[in-house]
Amino acid sequence: MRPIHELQPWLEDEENRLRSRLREAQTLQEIQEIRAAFLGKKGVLTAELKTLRARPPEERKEAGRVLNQYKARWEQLIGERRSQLEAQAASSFDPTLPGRPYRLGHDHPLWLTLEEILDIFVGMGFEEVVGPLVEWERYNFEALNIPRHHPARDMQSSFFITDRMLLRTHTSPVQIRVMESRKPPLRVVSPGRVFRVDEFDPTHAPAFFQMEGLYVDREVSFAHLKGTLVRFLQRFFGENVEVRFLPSYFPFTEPSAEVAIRWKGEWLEVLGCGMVHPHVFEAVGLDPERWTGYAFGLGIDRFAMIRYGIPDIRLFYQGDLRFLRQFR
Ligand code: 2NM
Repeated sequence: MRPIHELQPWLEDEENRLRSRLREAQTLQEIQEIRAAFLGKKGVLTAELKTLRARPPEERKEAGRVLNQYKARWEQLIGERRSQLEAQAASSFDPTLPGRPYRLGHDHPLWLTLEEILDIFVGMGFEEVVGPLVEWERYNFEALNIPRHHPARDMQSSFFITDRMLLRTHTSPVQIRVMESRKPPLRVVSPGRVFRVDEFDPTHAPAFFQMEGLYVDREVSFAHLKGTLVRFLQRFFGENVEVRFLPSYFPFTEPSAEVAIRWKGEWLEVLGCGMVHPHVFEAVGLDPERWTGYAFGLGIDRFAMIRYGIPDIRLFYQGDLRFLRQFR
């Protein structure tokens, strides 16, 4: 036990130690630790208070008074430093500062174009269908009345995986699958990626996006086809767009036509279409005497290039954010 005359000097030393530790403390956690060391259950002052009962009765009152006086002062010193640190912490957060800017992603221009085209057809009662990118030769060519000698069947034009399997060259196989698995009437559009053996140049890419449409019902006529496509082109390019149909050839439609619009004084071909060929109906088990239909196909990339005035298809596939950020 400390002799009573040493109590006051010892408490002064301890208080100096406390003050210097408080000055150095930078966190509320440290304040907690300091309080525990001086005033906590195992603190230095608490230890001294516990010896009070062992003192002679004439010393007890004076020792208790002194110890409690220091105890109160230390509580106050610790409390003051804690308030100071709390005020500092509060002022280091300025809620009026602007936030740190971060970049949001956004849709790719091809995707924006695809969705816009899809919305128009869905609004006219077409249903979106998708299919595999790797197709059987039968779905990609055979069922579409594309004969063996056709240049598209050449190994040089299509990406063959085996002699019977290839990366689809159009989305028409999706429509073959629909005709095989459902009963007419059918009204579907099939957007998606297609592949052709082409070098990149301003108007070609080995992979690009297509959307094809198919309507199968009784007594479907070329007038239905014209009405639907003209309406679609008016919605996409503007109500006053001039549209023209020119005779053309596709193996899977007869008669066939290409469709052009007048855009900035020039006629641009934007669509292929026609009445579904009887051989196609036969290939999927539909009676061509009973069922009629029209089909069409368009390139999403080409629509996007015309709409946005983009001169080079490669810009879509280079991932250059300076280009891509212009579309949102
Ligand atoms: C086109 C042009 C004309 C077409 C035909 C078919 C199917 F499966 F019904 F036979 N699907 N898509 C078609 C017709 C596609 O793209 C320029």
